[in-house]
Amino acid sequence: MQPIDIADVELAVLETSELTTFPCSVQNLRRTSAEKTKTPPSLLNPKKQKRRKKQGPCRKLIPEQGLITTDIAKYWRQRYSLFSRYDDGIQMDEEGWFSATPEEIAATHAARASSGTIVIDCFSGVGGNAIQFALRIRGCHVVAIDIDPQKIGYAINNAKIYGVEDNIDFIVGDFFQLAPFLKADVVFLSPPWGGPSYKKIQNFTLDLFKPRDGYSIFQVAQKITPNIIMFLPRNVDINQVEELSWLSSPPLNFEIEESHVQGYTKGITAYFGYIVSGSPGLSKLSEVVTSQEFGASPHG
Ligand code: MGP
Ligand code: SAH
Repeated sequence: MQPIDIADVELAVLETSELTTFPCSVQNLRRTSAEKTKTPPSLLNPKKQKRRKKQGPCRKLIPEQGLITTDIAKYWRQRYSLFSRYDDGIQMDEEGWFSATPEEIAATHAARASSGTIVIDCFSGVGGNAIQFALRIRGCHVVAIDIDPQKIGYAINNAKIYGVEDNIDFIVGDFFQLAPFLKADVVFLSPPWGGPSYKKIQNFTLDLFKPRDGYSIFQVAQKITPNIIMFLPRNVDINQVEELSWLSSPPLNFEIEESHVQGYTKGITAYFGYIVSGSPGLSKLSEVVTSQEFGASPHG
């Protein structure tokens, strides 16, 4: 009988695995790397070495999530700060892991909305922010948009876990294409920052946001409402962020805060418009429409 090469077993597991959720039955699989078995690289045949190279980053087995890269394992260790109800079946993909807004921070963002308002989460991901708006603000209706259908699938699953799926409209689509048709009281923006390597940049300028630069994202959002919340990297160029408020005439009210989890800065949040502390307050879209019908000023 031919002895089984443990490296082949490992490759078979890696190649048939996706980064999506795995059934719990894989829980007891043990991974052993060729390095651990101390096979000298010269003894691995070239074909095998080539296949090994293609594997990319090292992966770790997480019971309920399957194989995730070791970079992502860092976020998995923070899973309860991302979703306190993680154990009830929260679903994520790789980008979801490193992008989800920690619950404590998302709750602070949500606190700026008022009851009965409409909030658009323009880059909703797996739902970190959309869920908190719907959960914390009575009568708040959320529109959650993401270009990736899998993310929206996970967001729906996650919203159900928090019992707020009926307060959120989920849309698979490109925010920039949808924007001209949207109306809301508050717009929330947490666009992609280019992945975890964002922190290697000393001064994260607004041109580095994806899929468009921060100025363009802001300008598109501003056509929907002046009340904008932006969740930004902690190394963002604060002067540039402040400049966004000057794109309006008169300039928008502006406030910036560090967003913490247990005292550790995770990001920077910028608030614009009537949701800034000390400003006259947010008028609901329904009130604006009504007052416009009677010829009154929308926010006056
Ligand atoms: P982080 O800096 O990668 O993690 O992300 P951490 O644990 O603070 O890293 P450390 O090396 O300082 O220990 C911090 C938070 O930023 C994440 O929890 C997300 O909420 C947010 N975040 C990170 N990225 C890469 C993105 C992104 O691309 N888009 C959005 N919207 N948020 C992100
Ligand atoms: N705040 C979210 C994380 C957002 S990450 C949370 O807490 O879960 C940024 C998201 O923007 C990603 O899920 C990505 O799929 C989405 N995205 C990228 N380009 C987009 C576009 N043009 N329109 C809508 N969503 C987009």
